[in-house]
Amino acid sequence: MANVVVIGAQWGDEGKGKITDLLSKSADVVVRYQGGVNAGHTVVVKDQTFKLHLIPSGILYPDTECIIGCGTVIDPKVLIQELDQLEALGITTQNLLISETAHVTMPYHRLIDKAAEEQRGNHKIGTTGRGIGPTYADKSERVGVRIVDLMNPEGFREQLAWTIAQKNTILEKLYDLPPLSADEVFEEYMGYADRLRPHVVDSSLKIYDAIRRKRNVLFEGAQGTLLDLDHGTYPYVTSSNPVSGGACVGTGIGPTVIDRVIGVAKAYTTRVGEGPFPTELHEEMGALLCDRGAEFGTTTGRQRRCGWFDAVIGRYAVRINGLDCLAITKLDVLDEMDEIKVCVAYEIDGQRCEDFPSNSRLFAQCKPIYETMPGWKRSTEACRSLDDLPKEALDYLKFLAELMDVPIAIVSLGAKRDQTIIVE
Ligand code: 2SA
Ligand code: MG
Repeated sequence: MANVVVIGAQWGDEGKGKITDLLSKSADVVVRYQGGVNAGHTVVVKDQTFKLHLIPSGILYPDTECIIGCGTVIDPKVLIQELDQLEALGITTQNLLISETAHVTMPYHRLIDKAAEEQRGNHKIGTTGRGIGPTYADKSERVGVRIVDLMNPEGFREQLAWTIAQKNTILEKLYDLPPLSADEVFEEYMGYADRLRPHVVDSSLKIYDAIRRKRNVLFEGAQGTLLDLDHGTYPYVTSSNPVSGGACVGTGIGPTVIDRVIGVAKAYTTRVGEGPFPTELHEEMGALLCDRGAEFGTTTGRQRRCGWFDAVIGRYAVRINGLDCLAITKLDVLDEMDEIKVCVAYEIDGQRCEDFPSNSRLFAQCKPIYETMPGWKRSTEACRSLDDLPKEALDYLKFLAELMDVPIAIVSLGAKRDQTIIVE
């Protein structure tokens, strides 16, 4: 197993939660390295469904150490709710460690995120409204609050007096919102600090120690490649780096310790939020995918936009993340289709284009060039090996692997742990 990074190869919601959960069985440490409570990772164990936003999926294994790395942004209120929920279900959470240098989502971040979206009108990004962008903006502006700041009440009170005064000007002047009380925010966050204190550590050191002791570390990406701040479909992206490279910066380890990078992609494509989506399907076919795939946001409940598999994006994900292999999820969702289309290239201004354009203006003009494959019209939910799959399904997978020039190592055919084919 060694040290593995798992990333989303599309726009998020590829089923990383399930794949991370599978791999967590052989991991000693599972680490989140970016994003915050915008993420929604669904894991189904027996008949229980767990929806995790911040805590790594590895928490469901009692002996696995779980770390929320420095590149994440932490909304302590939601984190504590998540801890409470897991504990109520009898799951131990003492194995959870939190980086002291992770940034903290504050009440003004959530307010500003929502108000800014409203002001953008037709140009809105379609954020989750969880304060993610404003938290990372403060980090870049060097005015953020970090977990370590919450651990020092006197310093925090001073920092907050200044920060809240500044944010209140923004809230009132820019967004016509009532001011926040520094005292109230202080009290609220001190309550969170007490609860989180036993979990707070120097996480880079913890991970380094684990690596030196030859423990297996799994780096769990959130969101997806095309939502990456630098490499995604800017400005319709999130404010962190979900790509595999983010695992180094977001945890404080060097690239030489990573042995393997696994990308997760759905057998079709979805996107939640605004922004261009070349293979998007409207009307009947889009509705069918959405319905069969239960495509609703784990965090916000928003309906996800659905479309055919886009191999141009797949090739891009292979390149940007250095993928060793892919896990293809939700193949069963295509079971009823008469035929299945795959976008093999784009057309831009009458020209065929094989590569994802880094220019977002060009990307918005891309028209998909499709190849059509026959459907298999049979349930695949009970398949447990490649030999069990209908020939057409196998051909579909082979075609995808060929188009992206990457082996497919895992095929998922449903949310349950055993609805999985591990390709030997
Ligand atoms: P934000 O809130 O600033 O990160 O939003 C910016 C864009 O990033 C997208 N985004 C996501 N896309 C897919 N899944 C995400 N997690 C949740 C889920 C989303 C949900 O698992 O379903 O419940 O709505 C996620 N998080 C952020 C977002 O849609 C914007 O396009
Ligand atoms: Mg999700």
